[in-house]
Amino acid sequence: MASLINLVILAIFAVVLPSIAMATEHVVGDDKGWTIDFDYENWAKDKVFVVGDTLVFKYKAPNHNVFKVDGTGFQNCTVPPINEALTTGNDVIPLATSGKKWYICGVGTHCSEHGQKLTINVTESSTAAPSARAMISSGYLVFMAAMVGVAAIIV
Ligand SMILES: [Cu+2]
Repeated sequence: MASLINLVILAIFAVVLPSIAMATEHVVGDDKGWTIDFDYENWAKDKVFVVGDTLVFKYKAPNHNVFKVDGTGFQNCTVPPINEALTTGNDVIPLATSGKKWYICGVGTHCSEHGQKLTINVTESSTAAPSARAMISSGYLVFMAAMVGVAAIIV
């Protein structure tokens, strides 16, 4: 009886876990958060941003804010009208479309002199990632099948 319950639990995990792991929440700057004099280029360079992921900008409001800008605005640190700012200190941005995205802080010279600017490249989940995803999930299924097998032998 116990073995059957174990198998059912394993089967549920096998189905549910991969779908949970799909979307990633990226906390910008990790534990440093959104701040001045931090290398966001370096932070972003080995990360993969996929449509459906979210960016989270964490900072002590009103010390900073977040503006979504274009490539030129990013280059020149051009601050858009203040009503376009995100200002909560825990700003969650869903990455809804693929392509390049640019974000800057609009406070003082944080962008121009302190490097408080972030650019990322968001990839389409259905085009760029599927082969990797398929490999991961098939590997995962093999792993889970092995686990079920082991569980069946043990109990
Ligand atoms: Cu700032």
